[in-house]
Amino acid sequence: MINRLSRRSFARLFGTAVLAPTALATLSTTAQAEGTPSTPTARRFPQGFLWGSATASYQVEGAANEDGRGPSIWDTFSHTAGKTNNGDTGDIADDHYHRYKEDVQLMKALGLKTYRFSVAWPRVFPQGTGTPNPKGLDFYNRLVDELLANNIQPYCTLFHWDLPQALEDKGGWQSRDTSEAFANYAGYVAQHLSDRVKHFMTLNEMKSFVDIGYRDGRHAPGLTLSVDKVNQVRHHAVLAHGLGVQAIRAHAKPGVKVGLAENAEACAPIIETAEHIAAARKAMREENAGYLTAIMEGKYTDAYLAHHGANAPKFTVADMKAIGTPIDFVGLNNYTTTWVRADNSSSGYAVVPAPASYPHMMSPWLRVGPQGLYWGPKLIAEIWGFKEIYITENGASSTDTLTPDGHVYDSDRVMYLRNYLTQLHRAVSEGVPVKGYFCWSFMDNYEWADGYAYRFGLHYVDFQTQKRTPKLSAQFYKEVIARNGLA
Ligand code: PNW
Repeated sequence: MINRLSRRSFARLFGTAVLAPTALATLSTTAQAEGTPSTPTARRFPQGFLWGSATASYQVEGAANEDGRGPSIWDTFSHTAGKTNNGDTGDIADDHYHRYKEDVQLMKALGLKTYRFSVAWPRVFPQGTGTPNPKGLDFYNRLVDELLANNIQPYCTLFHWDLPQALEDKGGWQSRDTSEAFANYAGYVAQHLSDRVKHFMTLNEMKSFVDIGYRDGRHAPGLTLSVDKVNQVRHHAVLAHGLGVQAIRAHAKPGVKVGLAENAEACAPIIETAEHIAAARKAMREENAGYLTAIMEGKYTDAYLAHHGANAPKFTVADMKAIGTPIDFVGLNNYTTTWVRADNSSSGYAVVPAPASYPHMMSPWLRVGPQGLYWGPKLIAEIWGFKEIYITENGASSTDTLTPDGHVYDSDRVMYLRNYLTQLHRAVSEGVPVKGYFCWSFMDNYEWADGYAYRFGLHYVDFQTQKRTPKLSAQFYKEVIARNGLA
C-alpha cells in the first residue's frame, strides 16, 4: 500500500502513529498539522465519544472506619484469615478518600472526559437501611464537585459489591428485603447527587458477585450455596436492579439516565460465517438469561426455566415487571470473549471451551479475546435495540514492575488495549451506538480476593508511599483520547 500511495496520502488515510513504528513518526506530524479527517479509515471515534476510566469504592477509598462508615461484607471477608491473597484488605487501599483531589488532577492530565466511581452503601447507610449518615454522602458531594470543576463527567455506580454487613446478617442477597433496601438507598443517593450526576448505574456485575460470592465462595460473603439458593440470590439481584431503576427515576432530577454495568457474556462467532454468527446471537440471549436477558425482556427464557426445573427462582408477575423496567443505557464490562460455534443441539449453539494454551493476562480468568468488544455491543444492540451503550469496564492485569528510573513499561497492557479498542472501533464505525469507554482501572487497587498483587491500573501505585506513576499504558491512552482514535 505504501508503495502505491504517496507518503503524504498514506498519512492522510491512516492518520498518525500513536501505535505505529517510529518510521511513521514524521508522517504523523504532517497528517496532524493538516488535520486528519474524522473518517472511519482514520480510525477515529465519533465526535464526542466519552473516554473514561473506572474504579470502585472498596477497591480504592480506604478510610474504612472514617466519618461513620459501617462495615461491609468485604471488611468482614478480607479480615477473615485465609480468604484473600496475602491477607490483603481494603482498609487503606489507594487512600483515595483523602487523595481524591490529587487523583482528579491525574485524571485531568490523562485527558479523561468521564470517570466512573461507585458509592459505598455502608458510608451512606451504615446499617444498610434506616438513618442516613450525611458525612458519608458528603465525600461523594466533594468528589463530584471536584470532577465537574475539572470538566470530567461523573458516572455513578450504586452497588459495586460492598454490601453493608448489617444486611448480610439478615440474609443479604438471599433475602428479598435486600432488594428493597437497595432501592431505598439508590433513590436517596440519586435524590442528593442528581443535580450534578446525570448517569447512574444500579449494580455492577451481578453475575460476578452472585456466582463468585454466593456459589463459588471465593468472594464475600464467601458462601457456597446450593443451585436453588444461588438462583434465588440472582433473582434478588435483578429485582434490586429493577426496583432501583424505579426509585432513581422517582427521586432524581429530570433528565437523569439510568442503566447498569453488567459483565454479560460477550458471545462471538468462532468463525465469522452466517451460521456461526446466528449461533452467537442465540448464545447471547441464552448465556445471559439470568441477568441481562431477564432485564431486557422482563422474563426468564423458557430454556432458563426448563434448565433449572425445580431449582428455578421463585418469583411473582410483579417482580418480573419491575425487573423489566426500561433502562436508558446499558454498560458492558468486558474482559473476555465467549467463543461460540453453530451446533445441531436444540439450542443451536455450543460454547467452545478454551484449550490450556489459550493466552491470558496475569489473572488466569482474563483470557484475551478482543472480539468481545465488537460482538458484545453489536449483538446486544441488534437483539434488544439499544441506542446507548457504554463499555463500563475493560482492562488487563499485568506483572507491572517499576524500573529504577521510575517507569512501568506495561507493553502487554498497551497491546491488550490497542487490540480491544481496534475491535470497539470496528463496532462504532459500523454504527453500533457505543457512546463511551471506561478503562479499568484508573490506578492499581485492591483486586478483591487477589489483593494488591494483581494490578489493573493505568497508574502504578506504590502502596507503601501511595505514590502514583503513570504507566506506558497511561501514555498510550492519553494519546488515544487526545486523537479521539487509534491512529
Ligand atoms: C470486575 N472473574 O471483576 C469488577 O467489576 C472489578 O471490580 C474488578 O476489579 C475487575 O473486573 C477486574 O477483575 C471481576 O473471575 C472479577 O471472572 C473476577 C472476574 C470477573 C470480573
